Amino acid sequence: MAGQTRGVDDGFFGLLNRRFEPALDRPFLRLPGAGLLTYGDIHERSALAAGWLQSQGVTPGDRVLAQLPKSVDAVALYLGVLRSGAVYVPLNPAYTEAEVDWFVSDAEPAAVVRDAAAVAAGLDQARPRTGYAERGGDDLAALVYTSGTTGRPKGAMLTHANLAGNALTLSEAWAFQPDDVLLHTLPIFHVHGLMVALHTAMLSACEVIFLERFHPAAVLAELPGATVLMGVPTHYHRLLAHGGFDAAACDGIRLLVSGSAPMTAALHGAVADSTGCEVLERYGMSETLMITSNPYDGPRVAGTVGCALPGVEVRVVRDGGGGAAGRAGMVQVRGPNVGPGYWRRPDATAESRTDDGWFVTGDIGRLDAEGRLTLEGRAGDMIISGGLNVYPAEIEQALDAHPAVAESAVVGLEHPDLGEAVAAFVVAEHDAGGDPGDLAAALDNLARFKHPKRYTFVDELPRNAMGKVLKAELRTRYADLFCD
Ligand code: MLC
Repeated sequence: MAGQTRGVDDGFFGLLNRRFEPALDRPFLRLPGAGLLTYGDIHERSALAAGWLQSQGVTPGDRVLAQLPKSVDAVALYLGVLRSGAVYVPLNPAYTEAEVDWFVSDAEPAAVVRDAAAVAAGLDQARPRTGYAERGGDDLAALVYTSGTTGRPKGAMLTHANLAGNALTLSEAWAFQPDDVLLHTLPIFHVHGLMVALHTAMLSACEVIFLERFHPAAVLAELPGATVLMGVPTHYHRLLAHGGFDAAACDGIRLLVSGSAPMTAALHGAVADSTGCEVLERYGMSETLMITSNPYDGPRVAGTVGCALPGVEVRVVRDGGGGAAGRAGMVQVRGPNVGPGYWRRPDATAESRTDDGWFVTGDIGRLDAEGRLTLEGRAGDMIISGGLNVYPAEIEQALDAHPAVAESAVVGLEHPDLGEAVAAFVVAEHDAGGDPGDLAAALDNLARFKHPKRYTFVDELPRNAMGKVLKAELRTRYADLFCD
């Protein structure tokens, strides 16, 4: 499609600029009880943000690291970064100083923006409006940090072509229209809330009800005015648990999307029973943006993540290579959605690619005869808790450094609300027993969402003949830890 090519040719902001121009009077961000900003308002504010960044010495290609609460100014800053040709590095506000220090040392940003009041003050100063820095499709637009099975977090690089192509694909696949109203309840420091939800809405210049946090009561209060809701499975679980998430509340809804964590068939069925709406589950990653989606028109099959999006190729490869129709193997992906690799980590980039250029997701899945993908697990230890990725290695390293801990193993266990929750199994030093409160203090440098929800003291960890801890055995033995 012609728009797709143009969107890629002059950068993602170039594409947005063309979409915004005829829509300047249209409502964009509605803040319930606190006003409405039009596309024109945000366009103006992003120009101010670009001017502010330039006044701080930011030039095209520089990184701008932002650790900010969800707000209109954070959206304006993001657009200002794109507009000035810089590279956006969003960080979860839950990250600790120690974690942020690492991101700063790795990304080497020209500007670090962590003070919401300073952003507001910066944007309130009148500055000459600038145009926008033209960027090519291959230029970097964002670094999204993801942790790894070992070692430090890596910055997944995303180009303007990645952002533009994926946003255009999603807005078409999910039939976004200017008269849609997206109920936006996700954080905007991740791919889901920023690049799936907000990008798709902005491309059709539709209205967005912008909630700063996910509170079931607030979401339900706004639902009747919305046509689309996107969330993680925990959001849907909480809406059902709250009560009132029913057909009447969803009267205006044409699309419920779920992603970032697997939605169980049971939760999918419960939402359908309560609301009459079949959730559309899709699958993606920070490194690849969106890969597959259940159909907008056509059966949405519970427990599957649908078929490859247009232009994206998915294959499943078993150990030793070779396609594996109908059989489980490693999910690999190729297409214009796949980013160029990890920031300044050629080793990790090479490790994540096959010799013939496919990105290895780390997810295990199977494809059916229609090309529909079902995910069955992950190759590594990664835990997805409430839609946030948590890596056991960094928690184990911190616990093991505690003098009362001989050794530890951290696994994800089924949790009714979070999908999976972090559980720590600890062998105490010197039969001293243990104090979970004391152990939690050992994790002070890690964001709270990574902290184990339960510590279990054990005499020893299960191991195989080679001495490797058998995490699968812990997962089986303690499967009901959070479900009793
Ligand atoms: C918060 N807490 C969590 C948590 N979120 N613990 C485990 N897992 C989580 N996901 C903890 C906090 O540390 C705090 O602990 C306590 O819960 C209360 O914090 P809160 O901020 O009030 O939590 P709450 O508002 O209830 O948040 C829960 C949530 C939120 C599920 C609404 O985590 C959320 O919105 N998740 C979505 C994440 C997301 O957008 N993922 C997209 C990734 S992109 P304490 O101990 O201090 O009390 C991606 C690619 C793709 O994956 O395909 O989409």
